[in-house]
Amino acid sequence: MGCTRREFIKYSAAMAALTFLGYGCGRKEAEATPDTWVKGVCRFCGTGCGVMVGVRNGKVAMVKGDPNNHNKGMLCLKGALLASVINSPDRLTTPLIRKGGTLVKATWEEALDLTATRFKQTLEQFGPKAVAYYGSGQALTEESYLANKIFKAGLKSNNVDGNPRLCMASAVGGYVSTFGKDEPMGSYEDMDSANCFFIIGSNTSECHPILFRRLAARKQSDPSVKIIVVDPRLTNTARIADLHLPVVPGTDLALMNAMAHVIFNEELDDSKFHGKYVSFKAMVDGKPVEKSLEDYRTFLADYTPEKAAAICSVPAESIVQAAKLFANSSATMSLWCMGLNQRIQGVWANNLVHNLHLITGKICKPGSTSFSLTGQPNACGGVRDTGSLAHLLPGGRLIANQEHRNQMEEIWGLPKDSLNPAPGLFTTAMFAALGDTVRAMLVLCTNPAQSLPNVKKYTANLKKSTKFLAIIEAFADAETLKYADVVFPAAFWCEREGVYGSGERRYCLIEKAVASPGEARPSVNILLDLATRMGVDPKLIPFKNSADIWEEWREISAKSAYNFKGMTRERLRKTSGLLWPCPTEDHPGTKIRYSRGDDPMVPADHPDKYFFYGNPNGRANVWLRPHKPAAELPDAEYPFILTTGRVIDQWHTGTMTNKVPEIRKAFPAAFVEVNQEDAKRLGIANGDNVRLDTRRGSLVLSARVGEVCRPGLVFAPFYDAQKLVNELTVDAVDEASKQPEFKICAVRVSKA
Ligand SMILES: Nc1nc2c(c(=O)[nH]1)N[C@H]1C(S)=C(S)[C@@H](COP(=O)(O)OP(=O)(O)OC[C@H]3O[C@@H](n4cnc5c(=O)[nH]c(N)nc54)[C@H](O)[C@@H]3O)O[C@H]1N2
Ligand SMILES: Nc1nc2c(c(=O)[nH]1)N[C@H]1C(S)=C(S)[C@@H](COP(=O)(O)OP(=O)(O)OC[C@H]3O[C@@H](n4cnc5c(=O)[nH]c(N)nc54)[C@H](O)[C@@H]3O)O[C@H]1N2
Ligand code: SF4
Ligand SMILES: [Mo]
Repeated sequence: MGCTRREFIKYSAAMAALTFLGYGCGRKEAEATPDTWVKGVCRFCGTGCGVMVGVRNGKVAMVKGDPNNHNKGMLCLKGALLASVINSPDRLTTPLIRKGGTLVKATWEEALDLTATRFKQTLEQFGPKAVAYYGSGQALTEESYLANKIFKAGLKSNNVDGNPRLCMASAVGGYVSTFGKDEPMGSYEDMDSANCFFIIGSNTSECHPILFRRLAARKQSDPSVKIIVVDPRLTNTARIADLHLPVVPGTDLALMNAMAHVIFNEELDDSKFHGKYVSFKAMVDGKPVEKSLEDYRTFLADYTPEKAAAICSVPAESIVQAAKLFANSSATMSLWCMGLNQRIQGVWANNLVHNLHLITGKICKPGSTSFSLTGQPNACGGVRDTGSLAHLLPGGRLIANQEHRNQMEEIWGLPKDSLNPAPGLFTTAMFAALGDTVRAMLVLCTNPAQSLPNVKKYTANLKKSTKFLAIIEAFADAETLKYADVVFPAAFWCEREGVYGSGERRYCLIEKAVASPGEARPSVNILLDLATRMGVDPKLIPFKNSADIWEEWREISAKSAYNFKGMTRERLRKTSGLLWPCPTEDHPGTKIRYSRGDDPMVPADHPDKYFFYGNPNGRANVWLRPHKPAAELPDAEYPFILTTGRVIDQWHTGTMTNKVPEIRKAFPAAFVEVNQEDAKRLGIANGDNVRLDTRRGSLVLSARVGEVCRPGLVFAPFYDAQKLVNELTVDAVDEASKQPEFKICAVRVSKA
């Protein structure tokens, strides 16, 4: 182990101390003993912990973990303290309309009419390309499905995108280009049998605390379990690693190609597996071309450990060791998140993780899996599966594919060839066009004025008088309110019913536990009212509530490989979630996809054990992907790398977690982590004000000096609306996924 047993317990328990069995969150429990408990899912991360919501006198009194869900009753602090968030006095309780520059209270009639009128006028004057929907991996599945259908089928606009573009788009691109279908093949249960964890670009301990606890428990129970962490920062995740590779940001492709190189050289590959189940591919002149194993080995010859070591700035021996640990273990599970996805080589980096599993045959077996960690609680179920992105249609279909469009036209009862064939605008393109070719936008459950990259560029457009912006929001202090023309107050979390689909393909029902404050309403009803007023064909939206929408969506799913027809509302009410595929009402759900006997989509009489049915030849693709540098590299003027991300207790733009006094106290203002050697050289002491300058903006943050960042790197979180870190970041995007490179830009660091 890289740390002592005592340290291991300290670092893994640092998280465990924040987890609760039951509801011991130190509040006045006797006073708050609930009358009833209602089942749901935590509002925050993609771990998707099951919760029990304790209700007393019609209010959420406390929250505890659901013992029947995968989290076995445990929650981290964010989940456990959700009562403070939902009961916050900062909730929006009436619609607001901007009049003379300020948002003033309005009636629902006024707000709905104004918004519908502006959308209708825009459609008449400029056509469907001028309207847009910007959604969220935190909206309910029913909300995302409905908004997607209203815009794509009703208004014929494919300008439907959302914050998963900032988050999971590269993971989607990776799964689809390798396996032909999105979403991981494994489940969280794989953690209990993995013997090696390859964690790359994920600060699991802070961002998926309950999963981190599960893997730490696995290691504690069996010291032969190895953990490799690839992260330029010595995070709490890295502290329990046996092997930490603090690579220079943006160099993971060189590292993983070198690992593959070592695996072949040491004959640690599984030729029986890759000989049967893998195709080798490369892009040549923009087209995928079939390659041979020999071609792949020739390609890898360029990535010796020594050469990769020079690029990544880690010892060559560490790369060799990582490859051997990966390939020699009886079961290897890879976990990654934004450290790979938020990069201009995001899709390629995802491909290379899959490659390592495919060449070693460590895939689709218990504990052996290539498992992308999902950020938001419903990015998978709500946005990826429903196809609520600008290039997608439901169930893994593509807008650009005529057959797929025709399938959806038939399913939705539309005339053949009536769906708009042109993919819509992806997130940054959509905001870049705002006020110009995009004139009316609806935003649901996301706070782009704080979370977009290079944000000043986009807020300039948000300010334009040629745009109309309506937002559906729960909190009065979200940054995007500053730019909204109309604000609709949304029912939050368990104030309405609906489904969340977490990172392991688990669909869970959040049941309604309490009423919403004031006049706040479920977003589904707001969307339905708006659609009706915009003149959307009533036959397309025959829904009264979210359960009706679920019924339609469940039926549709049977016509795709994302089949969850067996998940009736009734079944979801009774269970703590089910994993798709789940085609029939007696199907128990699927823990391992693509494996005969496990995945119902693989015919029982299929001749081979594994069948990658997403690809026409039934094989998974191993891609030849070269290392390429980040979009903006440090230079003499901006000599440091700035990376951005998260801290354990704050959620994204802070609108929710800042409502919790305990959290506000622990993480008051954004800060910047500086390496101790760099700090010494620059005369910066802990707590000093540090000035960060990039080509896009400047910010002064208080310094946290230490060993977390590798030399030459600084880190800042983006939760603080008073310190908009995104004014500094670049908005270069991955060519394929269009996901921005939040993780890397060049910065000058000086004492303020
Ligand atoms: N507490 C908390 N938890 C959350 C969230 C939250 O806001 N707060 N948000 C949720 C969401 S939506 C998401 S997307 C996830 C994000 O979860 P993570 O991706 O785990 O979190 P980040 O802090 O964005 O970045 C992860 C790590 O990537 C590393 N990194 C940066 N550049 C590179 C690189 O080039 N290579 C490698 N290998 N690593 C690199 C950073 O040092 C950082 O430790 O968290 C989810 N969970
Ligand atoms: N610098 C930097 N920027 C990043 C990232 C990074 O790593 N670095 N990560 C990116 C990633 S991965 C993500 S996912 C995004 C997240 O970025 P955002 O989605 O913009 O961040 P959130 O704070 O989660 O925004 C959710 C909004 O919805 C509101 N809300 C909460 N519940 C409800 C509800 O039930 N209904 C409605 N209608 N509204 C509700 C909240 O008050 C909040 O304003 O940030 C991206 N931006
Ligand atoms: S790990 Fe994620 S889902 Fe679980 S309680 Fe914490 S924030 Fe919620
Ligand atoms: Mo995310």
